[in-house]
Amino acid sequence: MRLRRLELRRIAIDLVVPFRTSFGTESSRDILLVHVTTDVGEGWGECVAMGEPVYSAEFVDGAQLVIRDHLWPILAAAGEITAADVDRLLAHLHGHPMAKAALEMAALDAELRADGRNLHDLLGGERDRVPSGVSVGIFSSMDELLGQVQGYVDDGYARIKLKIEPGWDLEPVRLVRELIGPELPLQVDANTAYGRTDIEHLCRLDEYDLLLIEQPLPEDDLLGHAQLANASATPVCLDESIVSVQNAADAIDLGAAEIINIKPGRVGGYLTARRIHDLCLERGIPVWCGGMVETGIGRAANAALAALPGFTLPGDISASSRFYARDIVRDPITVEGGHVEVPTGPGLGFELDHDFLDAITTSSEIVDV
Ligand code: SMG
Ligand code: MG
Repeated sequence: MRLRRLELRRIAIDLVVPFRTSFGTESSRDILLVHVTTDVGEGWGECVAMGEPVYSAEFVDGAQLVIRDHLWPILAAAGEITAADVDRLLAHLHGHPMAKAALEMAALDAELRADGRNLHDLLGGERDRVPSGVSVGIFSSMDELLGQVQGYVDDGYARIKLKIEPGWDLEPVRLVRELIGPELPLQVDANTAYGRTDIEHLCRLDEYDLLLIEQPLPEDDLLGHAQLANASATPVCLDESIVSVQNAADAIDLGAAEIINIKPGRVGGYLTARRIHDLCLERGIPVWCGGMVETGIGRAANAALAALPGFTLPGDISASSRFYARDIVRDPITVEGGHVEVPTGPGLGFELDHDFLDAITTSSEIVDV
């Protein structure tokens, strides 16, 4: 296909409840959508960069700029391409995986729709539904936390993940374990809030039979994670640290990653995400699909990815309604019996709600070839 036109669309959308993590609180999102027009049709991608560079170095204004001025001109000048070429064409530009992933997504969506296929077929997903986990933020009181968790248990989620930080760890985990009982899988995510000197403290989480502890230490501290993995019974899972196939392999070899959270945006796209999945499957490392508070565009694509056989743990693919009162798609992801259905429609598998999308659009920038 040939790329003809790019639209960089920004939307503003409120969250149903503020989402607090160790790096800050979000109550509404400013999201960049990437809309490409090609000679075979259109496609949409969602950029998962946040408003501020607090999860990783990327942020939404920077992503828009790098797409417009650096990434798009290369793809637009490349002539006849397939979505599988995007990663290679952009590889000489350092970093910006979330920006690159959004463009690759839009290219995939356009190409697959033109062929009457979907991402599930392309990636080779083996299941038509995947178990759904929910990520629960930090609260100012235990009562609020327990009330929220009870609501998610009632919704039927297959696993609970609690955000933790120094001062909000052992006690909330203890109370939530008591509330949900010994059977429901429970895990924690620190988003890099601890240091190597906290290893002994983090080992005290072993008592609560957690599925895993996600990214307690800084993203560049593979050795520290290997030390924690040695010391604790709870498996260590990496999120922020894993940015490529090579560094996933290295983290596994170092003993720093007993489990890996795969997020397409963090690694530069769904095709690289699949390669990391393939590596982990070969090495016997369980993986699960992370979330970045996506709309129905990213949620549909994540469900397709999570249908691959190595995704043996429930992902952060919750119902759209966990974050949004109304989604920008007509077919938002729902959770039934603790599972999410893998979309079967063409492309990434969503159908846009254009009226609502237009209503929450804050800007639209058009770039022609
Ligand atoms: O989409 O359900 C979701 C969010 C899951 O906790 C989640 N994501 O580190 O895994 C993570 C965080 C990153 C984004 S927090 C705003
Ligand atoms: Mg995480």
